[in-house]
Amino acid sequence: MNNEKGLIFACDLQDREKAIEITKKVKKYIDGVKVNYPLILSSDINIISKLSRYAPVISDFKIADVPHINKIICKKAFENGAQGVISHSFLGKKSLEVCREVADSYNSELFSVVEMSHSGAEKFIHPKVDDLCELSKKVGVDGVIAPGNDAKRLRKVRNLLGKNLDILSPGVGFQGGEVENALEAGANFIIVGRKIYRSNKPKEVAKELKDKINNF
Ligand code: OMP
Repeated sequence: MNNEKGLIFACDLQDREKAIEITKKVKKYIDGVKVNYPLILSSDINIISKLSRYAPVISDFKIADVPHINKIICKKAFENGAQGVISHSFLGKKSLEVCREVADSYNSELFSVVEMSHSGAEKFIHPKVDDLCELSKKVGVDGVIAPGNDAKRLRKVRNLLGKNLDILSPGVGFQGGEVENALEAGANFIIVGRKIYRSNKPKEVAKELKDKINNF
């Protein structure tokens, strides 16, 4: 990421044209656009290069497979113009390392999931956060994903990571989180989807979020 903090638009729409239209509308206020399965499966992989005209695209495949498959997934994302990918980290060192290698070969970024924003993370993710952060640091990710709607867990991730890595935090808006609380707890990029794309005034909502981030 080029900035120290910022707003990432989670473009989870299932309508390609609408996704492009809203991304265009909010481009002035966003530092990145995150593309996930809902949009890619409803359109095609070229949506990455299309949206990258308006903002750097983070391809959120939440990669979680054996190393040689992870390698192909990363390549597909970067070949199509992504500037970053999101991988899970619980698959272990080798699986995350290949993502790092491919990202490096495209001069691009790698983010790993070390915590999640939904209650289902309680059993399998929360107890492993120390290990997932340690592995992510060892592999040399550019940043991690941690919940913007759970200040306690977010703060813990920030403490485990230290100051230098980016934390990209979803969970603000429809999942109950607030920009200021997330930034206060250690996030530097805020990921927001529905609050923007379900609004009748996406541009205004994005501006308001961006102003809050800038004024923090
Ligand atoms: P909204 O709740 O609509 O703002 O969307 C949240 C976005 O963040 C979606 O694209 C999710 O895939 C993503 N996300 C989470 O909601 N929780 C997580 O723990 C991790 C992610 C993510 O990896 O981006």
